[in-house]
Amino acid sequence: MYKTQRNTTESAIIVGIMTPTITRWEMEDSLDELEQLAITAGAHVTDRVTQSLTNIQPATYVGSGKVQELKHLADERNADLVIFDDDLAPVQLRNLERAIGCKLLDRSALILDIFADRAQSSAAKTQVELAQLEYLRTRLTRQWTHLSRQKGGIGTKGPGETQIETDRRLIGNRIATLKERLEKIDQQRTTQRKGRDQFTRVSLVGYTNAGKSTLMNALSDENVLAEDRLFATLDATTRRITLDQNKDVLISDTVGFIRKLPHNLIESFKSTLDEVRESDVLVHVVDLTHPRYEDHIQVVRKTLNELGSGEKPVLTVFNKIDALDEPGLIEALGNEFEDVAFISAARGIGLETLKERLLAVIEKDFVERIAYVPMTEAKLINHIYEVADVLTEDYMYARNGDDDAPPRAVARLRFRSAQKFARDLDPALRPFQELTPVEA
Ligand SMILES: Nc1nc2c(ncn2[C@@H]2O[C@H](COP(=O)(O)OP(=O)(O)OP(=O)(O)O)[C@@H](O)[C@H]2O)c(=O)[nH]1
Ligand SMILES: [Mg+2]
Repeated sequence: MYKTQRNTTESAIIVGIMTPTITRWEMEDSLDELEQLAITAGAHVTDRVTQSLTNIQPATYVGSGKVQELKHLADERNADLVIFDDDLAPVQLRNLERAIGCKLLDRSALILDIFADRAQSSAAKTQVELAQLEYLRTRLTRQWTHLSRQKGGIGTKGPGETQIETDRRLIGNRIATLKERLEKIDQQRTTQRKGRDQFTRVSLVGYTNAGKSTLMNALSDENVLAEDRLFATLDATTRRITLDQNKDVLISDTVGFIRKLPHNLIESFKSTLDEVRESDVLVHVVDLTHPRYEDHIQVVRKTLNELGSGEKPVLTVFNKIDALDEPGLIEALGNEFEDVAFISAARGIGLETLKERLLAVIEKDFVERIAYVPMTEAKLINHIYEVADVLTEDYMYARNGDDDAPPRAVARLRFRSAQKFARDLDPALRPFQELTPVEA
């Protein structure tokens, strides 16, 4: 369903709107990114049209003069599509498409199109299709589909290519099927994750193209696709890496974030993003050479909050320092951020420090405890060794409070573990809570 041939010669006009709350600079910056997205989708951008607006026009978003200008320009350039940087209402899309006479996309539709093209695994495909259908469902009209849905090319990948699918009821059914499939995938993943319980889990998060996959490869000596393209990664990959002699963690590379990521997409990618939600610690990778890296940090933080992961411990990793021509920046940021590392993932610079800092962030969350466990509970003792750092183990006799029963041989374990492991151990240790050592 997804694999239509990429047409790399579609020409596009991109449109940015400046409102009283958005500065010219912000708009241009967002347009730069939109242009990159368009290129990623296989288009060639011929023109940038901007307008400053105090009031959005309900029928056509921009004013009628602008619509005429766009029509002339599109005719002159023989443009295949016009892409708006902001999300348009269905009626606006329809009216604009009719007035301008070529295919119209908004930013969300463009991002969805790229995701559809990138999706490889069945989970990613299902998630993208779901997001596309949710997007389509609100925008679907016969007029609109007549004009654009049959030509192929950018914005037409995925569902909606046949007339029959324009029926809302069918789309509703399809959405239900996809949700069921995702639920099954979720269950499988939950089962897979069971075996990972004894590990601390770390997720690489960050803006798209920051270098997450490159870092993943550098840390694990394995090949994850890293590319100078937006959204190279759509699936979560997990590898086991060693931070120091006796500390292995699981590290996951996942989908990158971007400004104005369509809400449907975040919802649909729940299953992939669960990896982030369930991790203990986050490594936030930032491309320090990007002129707007500070904005990127904010976008990532905001997205993490939306995912309910805003409170997790974070190591901020500034990447691409090999290509940085502002050496003072490293010192300034080093002072500003508490948990931070500066690296070049591509050149393998700073990775040892990164591992040390990551270990330090993980250990901040550690608690130290003492437990008395009867020697007969060999399994439990082994389990504690698996999930915790056992600092000392001594043997002695202990009994339950003023119980008359003879004392039992116990191991006194002093151990450190992440809070979550300490919590997980509670039920198993509860029966022995009252054990107190007795004089031999
Ligand atoms: N100069 C330089 N380039 C780097 C470095 N690390 C990564 N890159 C480049 O940055 C681009 C993006 O890298 P990826 O690892 O694919 O980025 P990502 O964060 O996984 O991107 P998405 O999967 O799209 O979210 C690639 O062209 C990398 O070669 C670095 O340390 N220095
Ligand atoms: Mg990647």
